[in-house]
Amino acid sequence: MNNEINNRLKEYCDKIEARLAAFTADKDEFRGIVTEAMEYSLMAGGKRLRPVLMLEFCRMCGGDPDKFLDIACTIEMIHTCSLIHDDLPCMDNDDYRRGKPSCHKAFPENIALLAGDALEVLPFEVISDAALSGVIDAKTALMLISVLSKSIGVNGMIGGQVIDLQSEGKEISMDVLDTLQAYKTGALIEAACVMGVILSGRFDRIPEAAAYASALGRAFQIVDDILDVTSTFEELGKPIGSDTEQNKTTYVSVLGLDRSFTEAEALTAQALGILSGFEDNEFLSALTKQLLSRRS
Ligand code: GRG
Repeated sequence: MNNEINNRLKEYCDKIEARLAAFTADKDEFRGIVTEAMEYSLMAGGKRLRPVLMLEFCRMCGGDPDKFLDIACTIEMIHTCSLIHDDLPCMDNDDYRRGKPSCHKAFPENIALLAGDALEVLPFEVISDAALSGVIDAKTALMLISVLSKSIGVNGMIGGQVIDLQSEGKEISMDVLDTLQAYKTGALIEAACVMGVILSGRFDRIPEAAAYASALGRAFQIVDDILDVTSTFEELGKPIGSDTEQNKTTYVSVLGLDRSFTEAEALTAQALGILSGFEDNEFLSALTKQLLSRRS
C-alpha cells in the first residue's frame, strides 16, 4: 500500500479507537471489572476492518463518515464479543488473542463471558441513542438494527459457530464449509458494508455492497485459514495450527495451500470488479488487494 492509503487507514483507525475507548472510559467501583474486560479486548489491537468497511461504504455512497464513528464502533463491539466468546473454554479454548492473553485468561471466565454479553448489547443502545439524539432517523436506526441483529443470530455468526462446533472432527463438504464461512465470518463483514450504505441513504446500492462483502468475506476466511498454517505467533497474535489441532475442516485442509490462494485471488478479483462500480473506490480497492497478502 502506498503512503497515502496507509495514512488514510491509520486516520480511520485512530478515530475509531478514540471513540471505542470512550465507551469504556467510566469504571464504576463495583461493575468496573466488566468494563475493564470490555476495554481490554476492545483496545487489544486488531485491524478494525469492519468499521473501516462501514465508513468507506458510507463515504463512497456520498455520506459523511465522521458523523457515524459511534455507529462504526458497534460492528467492532460485536466482532470483539465474538472473539471473546470464541476463545472461551467451552468454545475453541484459545489462550491468546491479538497478541495478548485471551479475555478469560486476563479476567475470570465469568467476567469474560459477561464482557462479551455487554459488548453484544451495547451496539443496540448506541444505535437507538443515535436515533433519539437525531444523528440518524428512526427508519435508518431500524434498518441498522435489523441488519446487525440478523448478522449475529442463528442466521449469522451464532449459526456459523454452531455448524463449526457440530463439524469438529468430521469431514465436511465444500458446500458446508462455504455455508459455515458465510455465516461465521461473512455475515458480519456483509453487515458492515450494508450498514455503511444504509447510513449514506443510498439504499439502491445495498445489493452491490452485499455482493462485494460476500466475495471479500470468503477471500478473507481463506486467507485466515492459510495464515493458520503459514504465519507465526508473533505475526498472528495467537498460536498457529489451531485448526489442525482441533480437527477442523478448513479451505487449506480441503484445497491445499496453492489452490486456496488461487481461490482467494479469484474472489478478490471478483470483489474488486464490484467495487469498480462505486465512485472514489481507490482506497477500498487498495485495502481489498492488501488483505490478500496480509500476514495477520
Ligand atoms: C454472540 C457475536 C456473538 C457470537 C457468538 C463465538 C461465535 C458465536 C462466533 C465466532 C465468530 C468468529 C470468531 C469468527 C471468526 C472470524 C474471523 C476470521 C476473525 C478474525 O478477524 P480479524 O482478522 O481479527 O479481522 P482482528 O483481530 O484483526 O480484528
